[in-house]
Amino acid sequence: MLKKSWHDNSKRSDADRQRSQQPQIEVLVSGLDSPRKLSFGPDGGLYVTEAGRGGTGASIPDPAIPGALLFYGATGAITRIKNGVANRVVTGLPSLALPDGSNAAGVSDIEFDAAGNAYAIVGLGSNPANRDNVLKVPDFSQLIGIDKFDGGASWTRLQDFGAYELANNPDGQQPDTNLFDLLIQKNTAYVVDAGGNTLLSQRAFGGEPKVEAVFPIRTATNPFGGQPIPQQFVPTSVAAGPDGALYVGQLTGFPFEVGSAGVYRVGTNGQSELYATCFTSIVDLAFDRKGGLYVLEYDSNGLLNPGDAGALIYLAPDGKTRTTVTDKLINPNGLEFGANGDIYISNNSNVAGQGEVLRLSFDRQPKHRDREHFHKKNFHDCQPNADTLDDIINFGGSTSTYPQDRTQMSIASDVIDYYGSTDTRSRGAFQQSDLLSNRGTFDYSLNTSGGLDPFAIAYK
Ligand SMILES: [Ca+2]
Ligand SMILES: [Ca+2]
Ligand SMILES: [Ca+2]
Repeated sequence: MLKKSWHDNSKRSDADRQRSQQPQIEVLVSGLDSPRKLSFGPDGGLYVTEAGRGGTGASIPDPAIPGALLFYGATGAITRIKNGVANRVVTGLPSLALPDGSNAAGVSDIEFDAAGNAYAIVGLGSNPANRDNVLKVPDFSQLIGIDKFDGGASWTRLQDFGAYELANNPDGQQPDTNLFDLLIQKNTAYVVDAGGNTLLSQRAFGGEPKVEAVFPIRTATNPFGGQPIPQQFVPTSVAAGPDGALYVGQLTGFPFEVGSAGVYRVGTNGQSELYATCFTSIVDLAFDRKGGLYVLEYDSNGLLNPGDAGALIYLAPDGKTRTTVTDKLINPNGLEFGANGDIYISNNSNVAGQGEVLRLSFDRQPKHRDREHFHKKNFHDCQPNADTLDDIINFGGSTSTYPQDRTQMSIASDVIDYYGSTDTRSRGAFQQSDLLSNRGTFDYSLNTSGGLDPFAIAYK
C-alpha cells in the first residue's frame, strides 16, 4: 500500500487561484479490495471496510450483470490506517465478486459505539435464501460485532437482517438484501438495506429489528423505449441531521437517471419526505456542524453512461446553495470527517486491488461562503427542494409552452396518472414528449406511489 501525492498544486494558473478553496487530495492508502465505508475508531485510527475480491467458492447471480455469477471467498477485510501505516486488522470476512474481483459484496461499513465497541455490517445483494441454500455462509446480511483487531477473523453475529427480510419483506418486492450503511446512535444500530429498500434499526441487548422506513418504488422512463418501468429506490446511506432526524440518500435503481437521486428526511412516523434532489447515484452523506450536508455521488453521469467519475457536493444549511467540492473521484463509496476538517473518502470502490482512501484537506477551515468560489456544477436550473409536482410545474419561469394558469392542475393529475398504473394518455393533456420538447433538455422522474410527491427533475 503506497502513499503518494495525487494533486500537484505547485503551479497555479489564474483559474486555479480562483479555485484555491478546492481541496488538496492525497492518497493515504492504495491497493485495497473494493473499499467501502469508513470510520474513525476511539484510538484515532481510521477503519475502512473492504468488501473483498470474492473467491472460488459457491456462486450466485450478479444482480448487476444478467448471466454473470459472483463467487464466494473469505477475502473481505477491515483495514486500519494509523500513524501513516495501513494494516488489515480483520481478515477472512465473507466476500462475493466476479472472477476479476469486481462487483463485490461483503463487509460494507464499520461504526463504533460510545463505549468503543466496533460493529460492522455485511452485504449480500441477493435473496437471503441464496445465502442459506446456495452459499451456506451465514455471516452475510448480518450486523456483527468485531471482537478483535489482531489481523484474524474474530467476530460475533448480532442480528440476522437477511432472515428478517426473508420473513417480513417490508417493501413487498422480491426478498432481497444488501446491507450498505450503518449508524450507531446511543444504544441503537440503524442499518440501511439497499436491497430491501428499508431503513431498519436494532436496539442493543437483543430483540427484533424495527422498520424505521420503507422506501417506495417509483416509475421511470425506460431508456430503451416502451412502457415506463418500476424503479427501485435503493437507499445507500443514512446520517443524523442537525434536527435529530435521520436522512437517507438514494442511489436509485435502473435506469439510474442523472439528477434523480434524492436525500430524504425520515420522520418519526416512518414517513419520509424529500429534503433535496438533483443528485445522481448518492452513496454516502454527512452533515457538518453547521447543518450543511456533504453528498457523495458514486457515478455523476449515471451508471448507464460511460465513465466512473463521482463527486462530493456540499449543500449549504439553507438546503439550496450547492457546490461541487471535488469531481476528481472514481466510484467513491464512503465519507468521513476528520477532527480537523479534513474529509476522508474511500475511492475506486468497485475493483479489487486498486481501491484507495483519499484525504481531502483545505488551506483553512472550509466555510460554505468560501465554497461558493469553487467551480460549480451547473445547478442553477435544478430545483433542489422541489417536493411537490406543484413546485415543478410552477418552476422555471418560462411557461410559454405550458398552461400558465396553475388552476389547471389537471395537468399534474394527468402526469401522475400517466406514469402511474393507469395510462391516461387519452386525456391528451400532458405527455412525456411535452416535457421533452417544451422544457428543453432534461431528464426527469417522478414518484407516483405516494401521490404527488416527490417529483424530481434534472437538467442536462
Ligand atoms: Ca424486499
Ligand atoms: Ca455509516
Ligand atoms: Ca457513468
